[in-house]
Amino acid sequence: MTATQDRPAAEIGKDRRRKEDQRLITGRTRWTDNMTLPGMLHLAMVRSPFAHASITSIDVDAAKASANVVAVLTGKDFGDELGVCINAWPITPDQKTPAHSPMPADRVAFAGEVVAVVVARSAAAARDAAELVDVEYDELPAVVGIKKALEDSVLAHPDLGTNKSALWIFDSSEAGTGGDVEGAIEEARANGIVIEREYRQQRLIPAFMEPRSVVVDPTGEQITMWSATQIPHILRFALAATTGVPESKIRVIAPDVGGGFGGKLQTTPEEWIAWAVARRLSKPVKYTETRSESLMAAHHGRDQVQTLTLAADKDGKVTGFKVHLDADLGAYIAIVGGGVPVLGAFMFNAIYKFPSYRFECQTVLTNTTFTDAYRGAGRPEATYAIERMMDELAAEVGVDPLEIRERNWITHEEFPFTTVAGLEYDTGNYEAATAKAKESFGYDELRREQAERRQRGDRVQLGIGVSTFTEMCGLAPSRVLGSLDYGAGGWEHASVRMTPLGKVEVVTGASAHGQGHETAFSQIVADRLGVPFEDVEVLHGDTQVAPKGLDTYGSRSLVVGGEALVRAVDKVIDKAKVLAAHLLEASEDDLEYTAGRFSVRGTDQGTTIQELATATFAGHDYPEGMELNLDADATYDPVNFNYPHGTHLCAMEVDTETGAVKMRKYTCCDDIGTIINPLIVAGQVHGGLVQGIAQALWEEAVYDESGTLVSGSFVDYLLPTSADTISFDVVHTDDPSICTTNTLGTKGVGEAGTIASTPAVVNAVVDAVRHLGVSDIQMPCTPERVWRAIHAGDGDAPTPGAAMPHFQEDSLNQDEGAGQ
Ligand code: MCN
Repeated sequence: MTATQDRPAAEIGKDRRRKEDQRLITGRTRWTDNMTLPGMLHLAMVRSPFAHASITSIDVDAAKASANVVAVLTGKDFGDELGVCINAWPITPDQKTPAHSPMPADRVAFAGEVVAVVVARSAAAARDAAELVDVEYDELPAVVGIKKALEDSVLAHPDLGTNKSALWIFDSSEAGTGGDVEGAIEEARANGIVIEREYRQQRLIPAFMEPRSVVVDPTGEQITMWSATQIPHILRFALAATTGVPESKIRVIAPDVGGGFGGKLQTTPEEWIAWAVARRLSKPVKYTETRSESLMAAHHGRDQVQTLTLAADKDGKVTGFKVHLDADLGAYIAIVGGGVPVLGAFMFNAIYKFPSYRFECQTVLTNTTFTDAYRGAGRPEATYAIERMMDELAAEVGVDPLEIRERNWITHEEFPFTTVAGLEYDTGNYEAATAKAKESFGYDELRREQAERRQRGDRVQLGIGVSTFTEMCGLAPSRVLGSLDYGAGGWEHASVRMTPLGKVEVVTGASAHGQGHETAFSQIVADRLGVPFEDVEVLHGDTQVAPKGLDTYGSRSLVVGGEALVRAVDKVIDKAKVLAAHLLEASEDDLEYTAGRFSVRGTDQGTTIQELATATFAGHDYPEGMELNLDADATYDPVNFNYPHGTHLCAMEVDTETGAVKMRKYTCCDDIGTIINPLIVAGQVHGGLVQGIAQALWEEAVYDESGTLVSGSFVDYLLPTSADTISFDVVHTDDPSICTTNTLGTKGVGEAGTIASTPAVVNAVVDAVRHLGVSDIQMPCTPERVWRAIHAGDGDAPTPGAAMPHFQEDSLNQDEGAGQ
């Protein structure tokens, strides 16, 4: 049934510059904050300065009397009208889920929570008046940090009676995917090696370029919401489900969106408040957050303590891996917040053949901003843990870190391979990726230089870090998501429509916010349909234009949304074939389709698909029963996740006197199957790498004991710029392992760099100073932490937290990791 094309791929693999960049970088687009509607009012939020407090009174009189103020509204004013913020992924049936009002009336649970909204004729007037809202609070004890939360002595939500939200467990011996991990550990204690570590995944802030912004227009037949969101379809669903307004009456538009990194995979209190105010006043309203509000109140990422036990035999062959995670969800359980660590559960065994595995995750509630997906979502944390542990094992056995990995990884002949976590990896070639990365990096040479520096006792030492990662992406088979109690599916929808003049309109439910879908998806359609790239227009991000879809996250757009496109294109070709046979007076069996043209085999007779599109418009001559269009829809639900992988190698120089670190070289060889657009892929990898490296070296959201975000601006939260990084060496395997579960053979790439890079960098820093007795440095590896680690054993170093002459006090966070 499917039309076949035997011509060589013309567009796939081409370095096309992104067509969307024309408008994005020349100011010819409309961001949500640029929206202006007649009579539009502006909102400013009044936010709690306390992490935990009862609201005793709110005096809005002075604010109301301010010039140009139209209304000041509190949670009490709205009551149930505000709806609730949803948690779509309760990970266990008994999960403790605090009620999450967008604007609580009586008690706040984190600093930055909204307690009132000012509505004014200008944004400036709204902000000025917000300063005049006088809120009286009765401060309550706040719980900050995972370890404090676990004690349950101070409760984030007293009505829940505990801070422990849910305990989620996977055990290979119960799942039938492997043996008993406790037995493996016991055996290794007697006859092998047991490595125990505690790693801390510090809290991070997604820090997208465009702050969150929302406009709501309630004045038409429909209520229209423009939002700088990653998830217009999920947002529309959530609005309909929580407010009772039918979906047909809600239009959500995500216009061009300036980045998200998972941070805009959220249905936010601010969106709910804007919606409620617009409806209450029957006026269009706009709210755009300031950068400080964004850092404080947009969801954060990571924040886990990982307690790990690895068992191996004396040769370094792993026999069991036990993981206990404690994950800080913050004050509320955000849309998929609880599920993020559960995603990681399937990745701790990474590329390895572990015979036994146990994963436990305890989620906790604290009086801090809620956490949720941040680029990689669960998988960077898992990759960090196992790739750090493999380096520890290599050190213990006394072999090169690459050697220990080779002793444990799945070889390319062994695919498809069912892992101890129960996933079926379809293809992969870890040997090839590692060989190519090694060669491009100059591994042996750098190892030689490292040895020389050690021997000379240089002040600046060299370290080499390895990270051989894989990830499960392309979220995901709906049935699997259902089995994990996730509230939605993982399918994607596409429409392909040929216009009367033979151009192609492509509608996708994947909502790009920087990934370049318009370009890459045009390449897929142009290639498959055989029409010029310039003739393809990709439409997305508006539920009126693209009514069906599940949006962009989890590196799913290409492998799920792209595959839906391929299927829709194939249906269009099949439809066109019927018309071509009729017009050419030939049998369908005698037609061949090449480069957008049907031709009758053995003759020079033929017609292009673009001519056929015009013929359907005219409708003068067509076969009986044919529907007069060349349009088709397809919904695709993948049968498996998608497993990109790669080998990342990093060389770091460490100044042993100051603790300063400097990246010398970074090579990554990712295997992502067929590459649609190498230029886009390079951009995705570069951006991803910088985010992962930033976790290793710079970024950390720090709270003090009272629950105040101390790193509340970019002065304190060290977001890197291009000046902080080096030119990366990005290569791909020559013969990529083609994904077997989509027609294109592609694998996702949007998160690969972030997932792989963090352990590569930390492994390199530790490797540089391992001979000085260091086996761990807590992230971010600031000069202070590196210095302390180097000097911990020599009597020079003050204990963490004590004042030092040339360093500031150590981080204020409550959960300092294990250190060395
Ligand atoms: N691509 C390709 N060939 C491949 C794989 C991907 O040409 N083999 C192209 C795709 O066609 C797409 C891009 O690379 O244009 C990324 O594709 P994919 O891996 O499918 O990821 P998604 O499009 O689903 O994007 C989501 C992913 C995630 S989860 C985060 S977080 C992230 C990221 O992408 N946030 C980003 N990249 C980002 N890039 C920008 N600029 N801004 C963000 O917020």
